[in-house]
Amino acid sequence: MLTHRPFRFYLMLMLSDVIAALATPPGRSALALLRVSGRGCFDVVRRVIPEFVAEPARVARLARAVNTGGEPIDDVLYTAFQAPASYTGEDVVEISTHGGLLNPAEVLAALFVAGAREAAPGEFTRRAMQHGKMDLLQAEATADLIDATAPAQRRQALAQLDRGLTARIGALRDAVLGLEALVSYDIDFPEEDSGPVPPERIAGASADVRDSLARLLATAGEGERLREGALAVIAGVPNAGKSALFNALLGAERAIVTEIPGTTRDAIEAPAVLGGFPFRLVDTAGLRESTDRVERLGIEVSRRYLGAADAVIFCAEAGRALTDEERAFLGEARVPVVVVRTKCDLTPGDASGDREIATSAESGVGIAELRDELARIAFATLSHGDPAPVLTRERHRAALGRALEEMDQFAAARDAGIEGAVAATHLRAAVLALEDVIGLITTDDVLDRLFSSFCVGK
Ligand SMILES: Nc1nc2c(ncn2[C@@H]2O[C@H](COP(=O)(O)OP(=O)(O)OP(=O)(O)O)[C@@H](O)[C@H]2O)c(=O)[nH]1
Ligand SMILES: [Mg+2]
Repeated sequence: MLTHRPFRFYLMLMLSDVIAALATPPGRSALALLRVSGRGCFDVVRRVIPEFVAEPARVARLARAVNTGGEPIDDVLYTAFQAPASYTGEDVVEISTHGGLLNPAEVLAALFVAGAREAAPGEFTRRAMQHGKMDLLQAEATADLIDATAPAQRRQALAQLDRGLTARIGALRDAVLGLEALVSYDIDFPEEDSGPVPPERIAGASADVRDSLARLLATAGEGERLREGALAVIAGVPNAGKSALFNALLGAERAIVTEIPGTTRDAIEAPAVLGGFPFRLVDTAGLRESTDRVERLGIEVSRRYLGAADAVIFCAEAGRALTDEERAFLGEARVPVVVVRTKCDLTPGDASGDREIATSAESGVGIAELRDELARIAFATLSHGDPAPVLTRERHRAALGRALEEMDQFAAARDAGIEGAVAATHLRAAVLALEDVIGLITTDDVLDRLFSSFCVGK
């Protein structure tokens, strides 16, 4: 494994001062959790909790916290963790105080007076990474787990935290390393005419790696959508019941609903969890030729949203045939479309067509079915309960794209009869790109960018 030891060592020294932060949100609550980490953190804590003992580790103890004047602040429960067996890999103390605004803040202030400094966002996790407690993918997964709003996001983040993606990329890296070894063995015995390794064997192994890379890369679209939410846009003619459906899907009266066609004049976006998956649901202005300037602008916005959509919910009232314009719209759609027959409570007995969903915002009929259908089309693979890891960030996609390109160049170089050692430089580059994803070598700016979005105290 490649490590830049002197650099890391220097970082470790610099980053081992004692930090402290509130790990729970401030406000009225039963309890609050403070976290302290770093070399000498037990001494710092002892100045605030005079009865503090570090051993036995991982045992919760009740004690009194005091300020510098020795005045009692709060009765707390603390747990000591000894390096390296802690979240950060350093000596750590977790302190549960009573909740609210005052108690935790006063204990924290006392810790600062006692020698701790305030932790930067994500600094605990950053230290965990720097002490080899987790890799970059796991640090990202930690942030994703905290930010998850939909169950599917949580499942994916948890799997990534369990090194699911790390293992998959590690296996790819091992395969490229194996290929590299095969090529260098071949180079080491040049006296044999065709070399000791049959060329088909190298070509076959190289194609296998390439295919696995391409398969993983293909998960990026859905994976990134899982982190960001799929853009589902509701479209249809004015008065089709789009805003009523939008409200029904959200379970909240967000958009104005009236019997006047042209009610919605701007796009309204709201986050929603549908069928366990995250969405950005958009209600739009009804599509029609309009002479009203504001309405025309609204329709323009609708078209822009439709251009960016991951899925379209196309509304038309139940019990009538689709117009030519509507058919043309559906024919031109380049993203998955669900055709929804709205207001089905007004036409009882009327059957919706094939692959159409009849809904009523009034009675709630069809809404659950629509939610599931949306999850199914926007997350075709993940909604089938496929437990395989997926790429969830642009960063992953870019690095795997580089690795794939290097594999292609390796194959092309072999085909062109280019010398083995030269062709093999592409394998080296592919290995480095894969190591980038896991974060075996990580530059400070990558870490700065990741951790700046973290909460303080994580
Ligand atoms: N009975 C019944 N009426 C509905 C239903 N959904 C919508 N409506 C009525 O249909 C009319 C239009 O609903 P909207 O949701 O405002 O329609 P829209 O497609 O958003 O219209 P624009 O914003 O003008 O494009 C309103 O009078 C609603 O009360 C439904 O499921 N059942
Ligand atoms: Mg509307």
